[in-house]
Amino acid sequence: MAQTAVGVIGCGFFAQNHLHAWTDLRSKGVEVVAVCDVDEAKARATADKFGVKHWYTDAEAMLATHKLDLVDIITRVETHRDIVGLAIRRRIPAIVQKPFGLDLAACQAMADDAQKAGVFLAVHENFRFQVPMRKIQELLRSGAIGTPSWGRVSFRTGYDIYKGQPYLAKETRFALMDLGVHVFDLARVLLGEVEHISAELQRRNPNVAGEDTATMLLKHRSGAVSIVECTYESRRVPDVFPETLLEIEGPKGAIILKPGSVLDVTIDSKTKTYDADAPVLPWAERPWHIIQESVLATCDSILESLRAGRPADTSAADNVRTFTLVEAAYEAASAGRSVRVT
Ligand code: NAD
Ligand code: 89V
Repeated sequence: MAQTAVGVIGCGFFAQNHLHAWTDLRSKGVEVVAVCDVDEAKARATADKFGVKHWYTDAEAMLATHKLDLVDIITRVETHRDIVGLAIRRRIPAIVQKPFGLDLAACQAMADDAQKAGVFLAVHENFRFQVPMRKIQELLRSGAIGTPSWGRVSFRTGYDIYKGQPYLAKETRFALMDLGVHVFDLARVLLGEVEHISAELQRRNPNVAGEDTATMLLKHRSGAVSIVECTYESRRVPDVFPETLLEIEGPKGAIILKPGSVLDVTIDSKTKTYDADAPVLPWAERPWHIIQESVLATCDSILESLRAGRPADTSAADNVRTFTLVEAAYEAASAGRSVRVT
């Protein structure tokens, strides 16, 4: 019998990566016992592809029928509040994809409900689990460059994201919700919590409904300053999708993550270069392999936290802090001034 029986809700584009990850984690006692999608064809096809015995079109029916240890929710943001609510009411530990909620109030409500009910709730925020990001966090924890005082976190691409995720073109709150959550999460993890923020948003592609470019300036509580930026409308070559580039400076040195996941680490004027590219897992394909490997690492880390009885690194409460930056950036951009982050 499986040590951790998982139910998956949402069998669309990105869920396929989660199902591969849970399949890899069979070696750690995980079994996906049921999948669910409101679209019967997707539920059936996903169950067939991954050898899952049961499929559903109604999440409540799945949760009522199976004794699940964990439910993984990989639906779009507008459904998160209701589906997370179903899991909390049944006291089933849950993971929900980013962006956590439609707005900060929804994120906070889900985090509060989970806390009151004593239910484990994690957000699948995977960028901090990418290979180079894991290495950089280790370097910073070891004090390699001292306490960081300046940084840049940059996700710039012109990749046709709308092909796989056509719904993004219709989002009126777009780049900050889709990419901002990732780059803000990295800024928090690498440089600490944020004191205030200013932001400029642009809609450079006339065929999308929301902003496709966001440029932010952050002052961190430590005194560090960072530039955090994301766009789906860059025409640069090489286009490094889906890599995030980074620069972090501290009193003893600097860490620079360059295209191709090449990591330059300078300590006391001596530079070492590391290949921080992710392995291409048997089920992965370039250029998505970086993200796909991080899905496995994220699922693994959340599973370990659940089993150890501690909150996930990307717990609901932690992700509320990341989402606070998204709301603060929208407010700063619309007010045309810097906003204090509370
Ligand atoms: P998608 O539209 O392809 O898939 C969502 C699926 O959920 C659909 O098949 C839909 O029928 C199903 N669904 C909707 N409501 C449901 C319900 N009540 N019960 C069961 N199934 C339901 O979307 P996607 O591109 O797979 O995105 C899903 C989520 O993953 C989004 O939140 C997106 O932001 C996130 N995502 C994350 C990353 C990342 O790197 N972390 C990358 C891509 C997408
Ligand atoms: O939803 C997302 O996180 C995607 C990305 C390609 C950045 O993973 O859009």
